Amino acid sequence: MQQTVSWIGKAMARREDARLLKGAGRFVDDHQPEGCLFLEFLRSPYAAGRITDLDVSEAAVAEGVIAVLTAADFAGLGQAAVNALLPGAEVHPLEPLASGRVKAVGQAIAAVIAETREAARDAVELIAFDIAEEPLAIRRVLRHRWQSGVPQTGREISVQLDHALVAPMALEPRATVALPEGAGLRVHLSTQTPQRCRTDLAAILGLAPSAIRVLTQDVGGAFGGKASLMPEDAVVALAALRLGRPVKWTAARSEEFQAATQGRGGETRAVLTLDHQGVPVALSAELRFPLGHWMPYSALAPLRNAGRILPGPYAIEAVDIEAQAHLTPGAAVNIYRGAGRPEAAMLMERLIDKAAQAQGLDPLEMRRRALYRGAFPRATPTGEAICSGDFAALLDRLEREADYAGLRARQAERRAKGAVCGLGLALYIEPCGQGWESAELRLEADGTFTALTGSSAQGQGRETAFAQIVAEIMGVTPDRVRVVQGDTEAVPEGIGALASRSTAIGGTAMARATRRMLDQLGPRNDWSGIGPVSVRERYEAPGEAWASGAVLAEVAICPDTGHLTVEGITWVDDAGRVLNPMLVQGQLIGGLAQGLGAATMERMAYADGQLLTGSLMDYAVPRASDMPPVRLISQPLPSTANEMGFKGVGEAGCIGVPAALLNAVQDALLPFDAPDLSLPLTPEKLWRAMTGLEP
Ligand code: SMO
Repeated sequence: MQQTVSWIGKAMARREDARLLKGAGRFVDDHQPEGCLFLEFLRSPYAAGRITDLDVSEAAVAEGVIAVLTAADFAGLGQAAVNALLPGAEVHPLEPLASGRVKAVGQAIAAVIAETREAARDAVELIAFDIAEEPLAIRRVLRHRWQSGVPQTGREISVQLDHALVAPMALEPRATVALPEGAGLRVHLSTQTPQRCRTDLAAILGLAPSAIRVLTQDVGGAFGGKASLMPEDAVVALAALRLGRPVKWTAARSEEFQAATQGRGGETRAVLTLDHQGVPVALSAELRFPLGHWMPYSALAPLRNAGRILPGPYAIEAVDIEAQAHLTPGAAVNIYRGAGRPEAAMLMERLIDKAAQAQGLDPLEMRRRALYRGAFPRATPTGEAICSGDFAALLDRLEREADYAGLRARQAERRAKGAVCGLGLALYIEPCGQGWESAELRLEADGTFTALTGSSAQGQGRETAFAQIVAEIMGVTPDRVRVVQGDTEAVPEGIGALASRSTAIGGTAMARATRRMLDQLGPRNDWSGIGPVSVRERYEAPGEAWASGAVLAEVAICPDTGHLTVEGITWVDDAGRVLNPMLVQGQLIGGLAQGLGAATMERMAYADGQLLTGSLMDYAVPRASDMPPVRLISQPLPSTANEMGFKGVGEAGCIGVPAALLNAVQDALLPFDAPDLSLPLTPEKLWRAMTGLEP
């Protein structure tokens, strides 16, 4: 009979790591097909202008050059899709190469394909072009309003908060290798969405989706930055198709700064109305998000997420939230770890802190009064349904585990001695993806299982986690399960890995396929010799799984230099039923590092459309030494949105942590009567706040 060992919930070591730690991972740039050509881009040095001359004749005859592509080569071809997530959105899909006008610095204008990378780079310098500069323009493409409940009058608390643009900064830059195969193409991509990329490439090139095989093996980080087909991918694919030879492009880090997608950048304002007992009852807000100069598939997701989750875990019933998205003269802005949730959490958590301050209440007590404590699913005033959660319990646990009262007492003592120190609280909710995902389970003749999933992998430990699901249900050890993902030939249908959806939706799909096979074959000890059996599942999630959590940040600011020290993070997280606690911890800590970066140092800066932060000399990312002491406390409550009870966890660190950090910094600066600060909280900004200078 079945073993009773439980694999779900076990902190199994990642089976990926032996390969990755030994340098045996296989990334796109590791592919070096026989006869491969190299592609390099000419990129615009101007943020806006009309291309009045483009002469590639000298480049085309340079030594080693095989071809030069321009926008003319894409004339009559098709377009990539943009997900018009909100009604009335005007969409502006990718242009593989600038046609007629340039709209941002770094936009690709032409591509040189040569026998070597060096020859391609040299020939890019031989392209002659003239651009008549034009004024920078901003264009609104979407206005959306969430409005419900009866507007209230009462004491009003307002906050204004701007987010810097940030770089997703995967360790592995983007890369594309395309090889002619039959009448179509094989394309190696470093992507989160292999099937989406296949569909978009097919549309652009005028091929049937089945003529393109997208392969994604190891991906060195993505964070939303690899969730859409990129212009460069289309150019490489067209080059391979036209030339009948393999073509490769690997982004230099500087190209990633110029032309990869960015995140955040929103300008947000909100007003919270308190009733006569000081409890928040109504919320109005304005969210203005930049899109850059074109729209990747999920470009509107951050704005939609920010609006729909803005009331957070609070019992607010009246909302009036206006959201606007604008095309701006810079790199495309897309989803980035959190994708609108960080902006929402931070705005709301600042409002709650300021509401506390206005009433002379402790921020924790203020939250206690304002939290939603009713039944679940919770119908929110923005039209969402939160599956499960116990926000008050998260806050109680955080208060206890962090010894909140003790910390406040110590803060008062330190302040009395001249220290600038603060405590910041934040609660957050994390909706974890909508829609469907595919799974297929195959029983092989030797009694092992092959689990094929549309949830692709970028370092999350998918091969380990999904093997645990199958092992648990079939009563085998996980080493009997091989997980396959990231190949559109093996897995033709799938969404990929984004929006913290993989375990909740893809994992449930896999569990369902596995259960159906078990029902079909009956439980047994030995699965060998049965003959190949395959079960496919396309699981459509009935609603979203909503993770939540509560974070406390302790900070100190050097009064002389503004240097910020994060002295500790205590974090109670409800990630639903935990599949593998070690993987969850890795996700939470990784998200925390990126949240810390966005809160304290990261900023993509443009001046008059020119990129000022074009390298890691100018763009700060957190190092290991910047990581604070962290205490993670797991307080899981299973989701009711899927029968496995799973919720998501990938983005939580970017949602709750920055909000808690900002509150802690503003708390530290209370004696200085500092204004609302915006991100990132650089030493200069904090020093100015302490010296009473303009921020
Ligand atoms: S920002 Mo995520 O990859 O949805």
